[in-house]
Amino acid sequence: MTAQPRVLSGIQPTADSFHIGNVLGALNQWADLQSQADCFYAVVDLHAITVAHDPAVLHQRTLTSYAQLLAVGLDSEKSTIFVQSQVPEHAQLQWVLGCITGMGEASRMTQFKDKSSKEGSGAASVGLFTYPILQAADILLYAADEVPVGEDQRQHLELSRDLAERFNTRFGQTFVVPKTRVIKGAAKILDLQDPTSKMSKSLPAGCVFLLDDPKVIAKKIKTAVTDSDMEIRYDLVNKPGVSNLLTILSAFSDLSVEECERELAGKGYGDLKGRTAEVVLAYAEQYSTRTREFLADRAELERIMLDGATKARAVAAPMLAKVYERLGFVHA
Ligand code: ATP
Ligand code: LTN
Repeated sequence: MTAQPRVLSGIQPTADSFHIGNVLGALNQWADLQSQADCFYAVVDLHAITVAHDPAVLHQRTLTSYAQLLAVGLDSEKSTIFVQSQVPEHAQLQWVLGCITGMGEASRMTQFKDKSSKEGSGAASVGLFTYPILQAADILLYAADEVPVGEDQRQHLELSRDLAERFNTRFGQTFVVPKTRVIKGAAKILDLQDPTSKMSKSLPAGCVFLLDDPKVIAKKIKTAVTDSDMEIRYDLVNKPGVSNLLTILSAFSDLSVEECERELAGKGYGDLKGRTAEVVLAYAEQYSTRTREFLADRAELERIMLDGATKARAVAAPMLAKVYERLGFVHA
């Protein structure tokens, strides 16, 4: 029997709820991978402090994010689901990797350029600058073969690969060089108010948060921007708003986009929005019920988290020890 590939991915606890882009673009695939791989999934709270944050809010969001990972179908018996700050090896390996990263290559990271320009020149933290190096540490600690991420993370993955290869060349074979698994078949969900940009928590008006009040969810879908003709047809270039609704409807109804088009042939945009709202609301209802159930038993939730951190450390600690040895550090 060949060993299963090792998979690792992470999500930041930076919103009160995940949105449908997170679920359709990432979390559903994470759940599916559990049957084919040895999966490690992290709530990356160290990454969440790279921008200004409120400690009480971060605390709550970390718990809620973890509960949502369980609600979406990640199974703590099958996978290792953990909170990054509970595994100190991440910050430790990040220091080491930072010491073999060039200023030039770190400066080329486009996510830093985008996010730091929003903060205003000079205001962005050094932590935001080194964010991709911490991400590389997340990945390399677990000898991950595959890292399922969205297209936007491709450059960070390349950096992780480069750092793994560089370390191996300088200090001897230590890290697995991870493959980027840009999630296959994952839908890119667009903003409901501006269907030319991706749905994102930073643009809340066009973003459907699954733990929101059902009335808010329904209203956002029913006021989605479409176009001025009348035809319900998938055409991402000319009809991004309608196509986005069809993608969402298809994903939550388990019908193909073509079947959705057929079902709605001759109907109006009101029907498309109504049907989409119906399926999203049905999903959101069970999603929020499950999340609330996990949050209600706080002691049990914390036990599952701690268990995840213990399982993660059992892999991360020997890897860090190997790295320290390769670097010439004297054994503690
Ligand atoms: P931000 O607005 O701060 O960039 P976000 O809402 O886009 O955040 P992330 O935390 O960057 O969300 O993403 C978590 C995961 O969800 C990533 O794997 C990302 O690729 C995926 N994801 C986020 N938004 C979408 C989307 N609109 N469509 C598909 N996948 C998405
Ligand atoms: N940067 C990623 C989140 C992230 C991650 C990781 C993804 C942090 N560490 C390790 C994959 C592997 C994001 O913003 N989606």
